[in-house]
Amino acid sequence: MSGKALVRATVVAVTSASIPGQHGGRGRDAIGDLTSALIAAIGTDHVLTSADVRAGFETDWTGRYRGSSDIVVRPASTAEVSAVLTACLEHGAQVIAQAGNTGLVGGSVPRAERDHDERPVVIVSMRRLDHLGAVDTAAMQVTAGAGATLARWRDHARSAGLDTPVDFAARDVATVGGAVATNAGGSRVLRFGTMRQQVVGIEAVTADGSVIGSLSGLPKETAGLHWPSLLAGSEGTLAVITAARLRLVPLFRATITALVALDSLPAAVDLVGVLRRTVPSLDAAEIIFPAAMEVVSAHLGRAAPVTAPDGGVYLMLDCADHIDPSDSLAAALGPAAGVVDAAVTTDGAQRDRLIEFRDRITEAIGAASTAVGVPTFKLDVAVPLDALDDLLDVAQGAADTDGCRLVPFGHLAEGNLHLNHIGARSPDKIAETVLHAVASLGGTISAEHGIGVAKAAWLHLIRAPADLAAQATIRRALDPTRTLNPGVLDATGTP
Ligand code: 2HG
Ligand code: ZN
Repeated sequence: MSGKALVRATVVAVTSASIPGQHGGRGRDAIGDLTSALIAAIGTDHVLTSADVRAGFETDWTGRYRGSSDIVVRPASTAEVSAVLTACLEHGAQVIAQAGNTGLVGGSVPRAERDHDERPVVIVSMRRLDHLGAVDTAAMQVTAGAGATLARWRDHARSAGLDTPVDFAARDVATVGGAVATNAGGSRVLRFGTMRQQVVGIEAVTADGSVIGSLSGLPKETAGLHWPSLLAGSEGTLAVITAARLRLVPLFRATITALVALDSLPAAVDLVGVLRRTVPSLDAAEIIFPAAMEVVSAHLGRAAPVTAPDGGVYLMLDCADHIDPSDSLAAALGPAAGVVDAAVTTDGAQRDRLIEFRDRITEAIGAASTAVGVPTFKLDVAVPLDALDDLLDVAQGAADTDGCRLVPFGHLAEGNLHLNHIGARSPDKIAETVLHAVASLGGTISAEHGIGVAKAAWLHLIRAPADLAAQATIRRALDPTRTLNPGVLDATGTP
């Protein structure tokens, strides 16, 4: 599908001073008028107004972030997304795009507090835009609809003898659009980069219904602003992404997975350095701290095949190549300092069982949180590798003060830790302590989940005032009526 072939939406010129329909507020008549306009735009079957149905879209995966909506719409094409946004603009509604809803920072559900303007809130579910184009094996690219899951994108690539460069545990639910919008990462970042680096072309709809971007897939082009660069990581605030032209990578069939127990975090950091320098087939280096291993083992009902000593850590390593990578992995692991034990396998079924100790940690933490009756408090952060030890000390101190259980794991090569707090009593205090430490250690308050609403109040720690002001100017230019995902990525906290 080419951007040029899309229907042109009616463009309604507005400024921030005149939000159409704003005076209509959220009264029954205003919602009724908006509902009629949306039905006229996409038909009655996919305009959902019943409270029970809406409820399924109003809470995020963790259960921590929630808010109320007035209408949920389920468009099936870019033209329908454009028609929906045009109707929302005319009726002064706010728009929250949602697909997999696995983002973990509250960016894809309505805000807990409604806008003081009392504007209607419409959730635009992108799941029906799940088409996958033909794989171009020569260019190593494919076009995917925003609602295609990462698993379908991957299976589609594999059926053509290629693979996807981005993969993570939520693959069956998380979607291409969400992954681009949050610049998601995952386990293969050390080899292929984050989602932003995979986007060769993009198609999106701005708040006034205009369709922007191109899916032509030219890897080289210097012809003005690069929409993929601008929209990747914009978290639904600049435009609603409808499709992306994505890079594919070779499918490596010779794979080996190792779960390595080490005696310390510095030993794990050193080992990853050695592997990155000497084992080009290294595909993943995921760190699992003992607390996380404990939670996932209890959830799976089986012990890990290796045990890290007190103060130690686990590394889940993956290598993938066209020729057997076993020897090069063994050559690097053999002499490595601090390695206590390793379980290594090339067998497909055994690999799957081993990888469960990494892939099912989030699910295990979710179950543990349900048991204590409080949603998990998650902080996705990254610091330079030599600051990881210091960060963990601060995080453990904050968890001890709160009285909650810290369960850390993450992606070691990028210094990216997922600090999960089970049973946290004062999440804001934990965030305050940990995020200040992250910033002073030269890190980032979000490595791959985004800012959402969860971290908006701390964005100033890593972005200078002039930087935030420039970003706000770009946002106002594309969305003068504050229609798209208000409150998200907003350091001022304005909904
Ligand atoms: C992962 O790496 C995801 O599996 C989720 O980023 C992290 O649950 C989390 O904190
Ligand atoms: Zn992650």
